[in-house]
Amino acid sequence: MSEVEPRAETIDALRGSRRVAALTGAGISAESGLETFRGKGGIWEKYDFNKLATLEGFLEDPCLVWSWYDERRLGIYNSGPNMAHEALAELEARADEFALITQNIDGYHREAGSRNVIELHGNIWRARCMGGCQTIEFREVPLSTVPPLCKRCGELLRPDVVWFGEPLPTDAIDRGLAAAAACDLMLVVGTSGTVQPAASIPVYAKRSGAYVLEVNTEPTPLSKLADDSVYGKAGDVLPALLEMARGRCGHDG
Ligand code: BJW
Repeated sequence: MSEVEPRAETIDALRGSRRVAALTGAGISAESGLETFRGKGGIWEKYDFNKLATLEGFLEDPCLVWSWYDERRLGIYNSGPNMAHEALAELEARADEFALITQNIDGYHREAGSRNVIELHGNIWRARCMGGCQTIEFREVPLSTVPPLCKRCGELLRPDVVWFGEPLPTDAIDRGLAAAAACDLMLVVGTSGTVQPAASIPVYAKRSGAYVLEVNTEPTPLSKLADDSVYGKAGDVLPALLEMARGRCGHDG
C-alpha cells in the first residue's frame, strides 16, 4: 500500500463537511477486477467504441454488442464491491446529505450499501425495449438468447446504458448537478474526467464553493481543478482518508 499524504485541509473537509457528493468512474471498480476504459490495457485499446458503445454499432450488430455486455455482466456477477465502494458507503452513513454520482453501470455502489446512488450512464442489469412498449426488464447472466427480445412485444431489447451521442437520463443529470451545486465537499474517484457531461460535475461543485478532492492512480484533466489530489488505488486511499478523519465527518465531535 502506498503512503497516503493528503493536505491538512482535506482531512478538515472530510471532518467538517455536512453535504458531500462523490463522482466515481471505472477506476473505483478496477480493484474488483473490472477493466477501465482508457489508458494502458483499457477496454478502448482492445475494442472499437464505435462498434460497442454507439447506437449505430448496436443496430449494425446487436449480437456482438450483447455478447460483450454479457461477458462484462459475468465479470461483474463473479466479483463484487471493494473497499473503496465500502468507504463511500461509510461516508454516506456519516454525512448529513450525500449523493453518490456514478458513471459506472456495475451496480456495486448499491451492493456496498450506498443509498442515494445516481447512475449517469445506466445500469448493466437492465434491458430496455427498442419498440414502443417502454418495457424495462432485469436480466441475469448468462443470457439464454442473444440478442434478447422483449417479453411483452417481441422487439429487440438493448442494454439500458448510455452510449456515445446519447443524452443522459434527465433525472440523473439533474440530480447530479443539483448535488454538485449544493455540496461542501466533492470527491472525484477513479475517473479520467474525459467524458461529458459527467466530467463537468466537479466544475459545478467547485464553482459553487465546494472543496474538490480527487483520488486517482494518476493525474487527470480534473487535477488542475481539484483542491487536493491523492494518488494511489482508491481501495487503499479512501479507507486511509476515512481513518484519518474517523468519527467526525458531517458531525463535529
Ligand atoms: C484508478 C484506479 C484505482 C484506474 N483507483 N483510480 C468532443 C468534445 C466534447 C464532448 C464530446 C466531443 N465529442 C463527443 C462528445 C460527447 C461525448 C464525450 O464526452 N466524448 C469524449 C470522450 C470526447 N459524450 C457523450 O456522447 C455523452 N452524451 C452526450 O454528450 O449527449 C449529448 C446529447 C444531448 C441531447 C441529445 C443527444 C445527445 C454520453 C457518454 C456516454 C459514455 N458511455 C460509456 C460506455 C457506456 C457504459 C458502459 O458500457 O460501461 O461510459 S464510455 C465509458 O466512458 C463509460 C464510462 O462511464 C465513461 C467514463 O469513463 P471513466 O469512468 O472515467 O473511466 P476511464 O477508463 O476513462 O478512467 C478510469 C480512471 O481510473 C483513470 O483516470 C485511471 O487512472 C483511474 N484508475 N485504477 C483509483 N485502483
